[in-house]
Amino acid sequence: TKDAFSWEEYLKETSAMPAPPSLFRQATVPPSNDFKVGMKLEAHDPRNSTSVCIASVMGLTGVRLRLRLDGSDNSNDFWRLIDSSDIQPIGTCEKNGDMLQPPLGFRMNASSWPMFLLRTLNGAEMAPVTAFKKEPPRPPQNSFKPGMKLEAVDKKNPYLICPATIGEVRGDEVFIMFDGWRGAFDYWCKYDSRDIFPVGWCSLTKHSLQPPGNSVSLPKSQQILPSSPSKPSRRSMHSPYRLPTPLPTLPVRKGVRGRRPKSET
Ligand code: MLZ
Repeated sequence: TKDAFSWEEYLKETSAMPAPPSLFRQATVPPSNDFKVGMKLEAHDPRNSTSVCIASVMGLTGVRLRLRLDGSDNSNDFWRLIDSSDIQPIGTCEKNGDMLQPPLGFRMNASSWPMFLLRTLNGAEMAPVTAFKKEPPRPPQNSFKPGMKLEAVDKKNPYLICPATIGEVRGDEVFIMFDGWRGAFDYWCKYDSRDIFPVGWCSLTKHSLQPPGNSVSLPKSQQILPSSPSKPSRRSMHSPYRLPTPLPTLPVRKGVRGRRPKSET
């Protein structure tokens, strides 16, 4: 469709370079996703990473799994790559001499956990060992450079992967800036984070890619304060990729931040 996001066009528009795939801790050839909805596995509790819990596959998006910890509520789903070291086949924990833990916020009395676990695993469809893929090695060093484009998980909306730019590099960390969102979703992460991907990853793995927002980022000194600073404007939060009307002319810093509105090119 005419509105579909195209990296090729976008890179031209922003005269930016994609970060080379070798800089990421991601498989060069994405593995196949052999999981199925309903399968159970072991997962580290995202809210309490030292404990290993039972999780169920709630959905599949590309090579990511939408997971829910058994005994937890439905508002704490999380997403993991099928080659993540945070997930493992059922039985791994016991083999290592550890015990499966109730999730943080277990919805029943703690004393009912052993019976709950027994019932949960009884007759469950366990994800086969072959569905778990080895985590790729971490690149030897942080070679990201400011201005490089990539695809990154929006941590505030972790089902989304969005176009982003490296804003800063400091030691083994990188600052991820989401294109067109005025910094509201930006974060620092390690260069070997499993939440960042090379340009083209989503299309390769058949994951949806959110188009850039349409808010233009300005240098701090030139920023116009929104009328209600605590609430981002509706436009900045719900943005179709193409605006129906042209944006007001703003001094856009070409290259690193944001995108130039089509109408001005
Ligand atoms: N609910 C929001 C999602 C914004 C996602 C931004 N990602 C960088 C929206 O209004 O679309």
